[in-house]
Parts: sequence; C-alpha cells; structure tokens
Amino acid sequence: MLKPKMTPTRELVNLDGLWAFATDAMVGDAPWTAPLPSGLEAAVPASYNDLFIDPEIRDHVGWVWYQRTVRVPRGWDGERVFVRLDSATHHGRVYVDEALVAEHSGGYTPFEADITELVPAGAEFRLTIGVSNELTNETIPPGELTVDDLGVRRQRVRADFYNYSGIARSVWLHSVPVDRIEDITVTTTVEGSAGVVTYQVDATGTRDVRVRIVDESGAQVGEATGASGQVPIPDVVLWQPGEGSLYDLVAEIVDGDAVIDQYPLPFGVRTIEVRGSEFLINGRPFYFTGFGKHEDSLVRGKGHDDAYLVHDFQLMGWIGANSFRTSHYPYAEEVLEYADRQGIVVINETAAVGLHYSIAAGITGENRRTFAPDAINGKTQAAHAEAIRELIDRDKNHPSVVMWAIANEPATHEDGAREYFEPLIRLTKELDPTRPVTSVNMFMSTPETDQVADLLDVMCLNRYYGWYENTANLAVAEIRLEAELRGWAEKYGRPILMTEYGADTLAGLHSIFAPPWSEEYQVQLLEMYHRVFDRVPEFVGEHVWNFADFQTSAAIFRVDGNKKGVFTRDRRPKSAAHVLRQRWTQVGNDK
Ligand code: BDP
Repeated sequence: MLKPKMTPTRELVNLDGLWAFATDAMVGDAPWTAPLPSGLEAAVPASYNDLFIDPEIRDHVGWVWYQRTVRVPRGWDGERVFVRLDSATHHGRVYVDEALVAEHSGGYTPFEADITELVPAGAEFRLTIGVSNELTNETIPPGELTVDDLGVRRQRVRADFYNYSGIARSVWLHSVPVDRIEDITVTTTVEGSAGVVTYQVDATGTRDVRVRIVDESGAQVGEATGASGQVPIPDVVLWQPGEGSLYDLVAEIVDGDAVIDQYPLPFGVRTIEVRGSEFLINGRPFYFTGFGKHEDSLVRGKGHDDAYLVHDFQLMGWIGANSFRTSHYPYAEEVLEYADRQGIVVINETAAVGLHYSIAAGITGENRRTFAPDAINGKTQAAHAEAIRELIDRDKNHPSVVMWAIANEPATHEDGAREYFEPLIRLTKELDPTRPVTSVNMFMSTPETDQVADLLDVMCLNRYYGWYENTANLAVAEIRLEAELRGWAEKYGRPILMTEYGADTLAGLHSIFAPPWSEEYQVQLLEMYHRVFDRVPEFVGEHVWNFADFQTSAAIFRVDGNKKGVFTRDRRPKSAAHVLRQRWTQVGNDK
C-alpha cells in the first residue's frame, strides 16, 4: 500500500489534531457513531493512555472512540476518496457517519477505506474511529484477557512494554485518480559501476505505464515503459551505511501525452548478502552498532513525533550507532523514510513478541506449552503470516531495511516451534527473496535446544548474562557468554548479532562497588560483553538494549518502566553512553 502523497494527480488532507474521544464505558448504550458524549478531546497522533489523568482511561481494556467532522474538498469530484490510518493499535474500525467502511487488526501497519460512494466532493461527514487494545492468544502480539476479583477486565501483555493504545500515527483523507498506481516494487543489483533497477508497477485500468529515474539533483538518469522491467543507472551512487543517497522512481500512468496518475517513490541502490559468517552491504562486511529501540516518550506514549525522530537520530549519530532494530513492532513509516535519507541501517521487526508462554520480560514464570491449541495456535500463525505480509508490503522499498525479524524471543526450543515457524520463514523469503530473515532468539533456545535456527540467515541473540543470570558476577557471566557464542559459531557458522544485551540502570545511582542498577554496573557489563564480542570472529554486530528507558506494565522488577536505556526516557546520557561512544566512534564500520 503506497503512502499517501501530494503529486500532480493526488491530493491529501492531514486529519491530525484534537478529536472528540470517549471510552466504550462513557458511550454506554448510545451508538458510538452519534456525537460522542464525554466532552473529552484526544490528540492525534498519540497513544491516549497518558494524555488524561484518569487511571480508568489509562488502563482501559476494550474499545475507545475518536470522532471529528471532515469535509471532502470540493475539487475532488471524479476522484476516488480514501480515509487512511497509518495505524490503530491494535484493532481499528472506521465509520463514515453510520456506515462501517474499514476494519483492521494489527496495531502497527496502515489500512484504508474507499469512501467515494458515501460522500460527494464538497460534503461534510462525521468520521468515527473505534480502536480496541484487546489482545488474545490468537493476535499478534499475543496477550490474555482476565477479570480481577472486583470484576474489572484486565489485559495481560506478554511483552515488556506498556500496552499503549489508540491512534499513534497520522490519519489522512486523500484522493487518487480512478485509474491509479496501486503499488510499486523496486529491487536493485549492481553491475560494475552501474546500478540495475528492477521495478514493477501495479496499476488499475489498461492504460500505459512508464517510469523515469531521477537523481537527487532532479536530473533524469533512466527511463522505461511498461508495468515492469529493468532500468540501468550508469555510474550509480550507491546507498551506503552513513550515506543515504537516494533516487526517485517516478511511475506514471499515461494516455498519450496526458499523465493520468503519477507517484514518485524514493529508493536506494544497494545489495545485501549473507556469505558464510559475514553480513555484506554492497559487497563489504558490515558491523552493526546501535540499539534495540522503542517508540516511547512521555505523554505521547507511542505517538509518532518528528521532534523525537530527529533528536533520537542525532543521539545515534553522536554515539556512533549505524543501525537499530524496530523492536518490537513496525515503526511509523516516517522513521524508515528518515533512516533511508540518513543512511541508518534498520532491522525491521513484526509485532510478534511474547510467543513464549513460560517467560515474561526475561523472567521465567508459568510452565505452559507455547505451541498448543489454547496458546499459540493455527489462528495465531495466520495472524502472524498477515503481519509479515503487511510489513513487507509497506516497507519492501526502503534501502535502510536490511533484514526482516519475524519474531522476538519466541519459544523456538519447544516442541511445535518448527511446525509453526517453518512456513512463516518460507513465506517471508517468498515475499522478499532479497533480504535475509531472522527471528530473535532468547536464552532458553541454545545451540543445543533451538529447533529453527538452521532456517535463519543470521543468528540474532538476546542475552542477559550478568543481569537475569549470573547477576552481579560478571566474571562468570563472561565465561558463560563466550562459551555460548562459540557454540553458535561452531554449530551454524553463520553471522552472529547480539540484538539485546544490557542492564537496568537508575540514572544518577553511583557506587564504587558497582552493584546492579548503578551506572558503573551498566558500564562494566557492556565492557565485558564487548571483550567477548571481539574474541568471536563470527560476530557481526552489537545492539544494546535499549536506546532509552521506556514504559512497561507495572511489575516488581520495573521502576517506572524498564531502565536499561543508555539514555533516560527524556534522552539524557547515562555513563554508558560515553563508553559506547568511545567504542563505536572508533570501531564504526571498520571493525
Ligand atoms: C527481553 C525482551 C525485551 C525486554 C528485555 C528486558 O526482548 O523486550 O525489555 O528482555 O527484560 O527478553 O529488559
């Protein structure tokens, strides 16, 4: 699905701002499509949870309703008109006046509704959007609904981040021509000094399609006719880590000289390859430095915010991070577009986090089978497949995206894991044969017990030696960590990436004895990991958990959230930031 864009043939109206807001309890028996009764207004985009000072709204389980009036511009007569949500977490319903026009599950990918037949150009309508945050064993991510002793419904999440809900990304009204470009796929290879662009334009209607390739100065460097084909770019400027060189593929539907639809798609020319234990970008070994991140900030929750986007990338540049993982869900498209332009490398993850029924946030709990009819089952797998399809459909053209992570810390050591994952890994590779595929592994899945690792291109490991295990004993942790990494290297000979390592750290807590939670302990733990990484030749990168402190559900081991950030939640550096900066600005890509 193409991101809505203003082009010579397309227009859009941004619907962000203050919307009337109510929870289903406030609406009661009244139809939610009638004007909402609560008098509350919610900011869009933002998670609604922290906007109000009402715990019942913050921890509400179920549907909430957003509403505003919208006018279709009078000049849009004869066009197709769409309402598009960049996301609704986790289920969305869109109503035009009383009519349900779209329904979608999966809280981090876009969906839209064609409302042309319902509202004429120039007319006004009431747009109501319902959003539910309920998660079950058959959703991605999975969760559980319970009722407490007082009869209050509770949502249990299996992931270690707060279940921020609502409309956290932009909402659009946009127009497209009747005959239109519906999708574009671009893949690239390099032959000598030339780039070769393979494209496919999916268009409605039977008119001719043509494409032009335009460089950053606006000069045309290639062209072709037809809905699919190849275009060489002589003396191509490659997209590289640190250098986000882009081109535009301007796709057009034409009728003689008339342009019926036009859509410019930015793309970069680069190659990705896993060869032996190396991860190659443009044929050169790449060493990942950076973080697992979250979309998380005060008040906004998971609301996308361009100011945080720019500031976070500035901090990543300062510290020498060349990459990050979109842990644990697809991020706003603006983030990937910015990564493309900034030359930041991205591991792009689905929202399949918590497919592990005996663990929560690194701590073992119940002893339940994960792959079972009442837990992660065939319906979960179908939702997971859809999450993979929607992620690849949205993000396949971003040069910054170098690998798909189809899950975080699933129970890949348990019976049933292979049956569950093998079709999903195959699906991912069919949908995108150009990028490596991984699933991020957790500590119970060792080289001896893991059942899917041989199907993956890169071993991505989350390890907490020295934190959840061997707490306060970094000397033993160092031996265990090294033994395990060598076990992975020997058994699989594939590239190994540490996708999570870190320690909760209370900013400002200092101690000469460096106990856990002190800034000294975080520094010493990271330094210990780095010594080990440098001794293992198959190692291709290090992503510290986490870029910044972030909010979680309440738990006795969480102090106002997870404190493993190298930066605080308001983006101030802890001591570890300076240590990482020293290592990463020296090591960088040359390691
Ligand atoms: C890992 C999870 C991550 C958690 C982290 C932690 O992948 O989401 O936040 O542990 O416990 O298990 O800090």
